[in-house]
Amino acid sequence: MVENPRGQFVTIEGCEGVGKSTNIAFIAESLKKADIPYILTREPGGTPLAEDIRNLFLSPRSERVAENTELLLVFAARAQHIAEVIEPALAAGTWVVCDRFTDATFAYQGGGRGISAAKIASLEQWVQDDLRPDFTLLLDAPIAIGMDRVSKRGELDRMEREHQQFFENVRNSYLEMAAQHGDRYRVIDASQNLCDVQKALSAIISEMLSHANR
Ligand code: Z5A
Repeated sequence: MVENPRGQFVTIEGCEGVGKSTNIAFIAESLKKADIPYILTREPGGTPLAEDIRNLFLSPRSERVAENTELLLVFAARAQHIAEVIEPALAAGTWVVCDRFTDATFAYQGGGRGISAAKIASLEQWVQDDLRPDFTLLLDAPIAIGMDRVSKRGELDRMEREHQQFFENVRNSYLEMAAQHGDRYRVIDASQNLCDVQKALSAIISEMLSHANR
């Protein structure tokens, strides 16, 4: 019996309001048209337990959340997500399109909170073994643009209450990772109108499809 090739692991990253949810729907449509089996999922979250951890993680609270607590919460959710959803899907030949993954930890807990990259990398290795994204699509836009796009939403969650400099540090951290891991990163200018963003995305999706067919 011929085994399915392993699915591709595609992660979507970027700061708040850059259009991750909007464009994940576009990626899903393109994969469907190409007859590729896929699932959409997100972090923190993606399983009932991991979604409970997400709620703990994002709920505003009066108690200060220690940096290491925040870090361990995202990795606890990730461990569950990998074991129950991501690994079984990839092994079955299904593509996994994930709204944020460990690069968000390097950007937010690393760039934003100041936790060392070495500490995050040691948890990454421990929780993920060899699992790394095949492609990471970074939607990048100035912080003010993303903030403006989501400004009409209701109450802010715990992370959205952070200050401007925190988000600038997160963005810089993403751009540094993109420069460092050019093999898997593709950066899209998310400040363009949606039509141009999706034109750029289409070219990247074609590249991912031809890579998977090799
Ligand atoms: N977090 C962390 O700290 N560490 C970790 O390891 C992980 C996560 C995994 C999860 O939030 C939070 O957890 C996040 C990081 C942290 N905290 N923050 N802040 P999330 O990922 O669930 O939510 P988010 O980042 O806040 O995403 P979002 O606000 O939902 O934004 P989005 O999905 O990128 O954008 P959107 O909803 O697709 O678009 C926003 C609006 O803009 C919408 O009205 C669109 O119609 C519009 N839009 C989109 N694109 C365009 C263009 N090109 N032009 C004009 N308008 C547009």
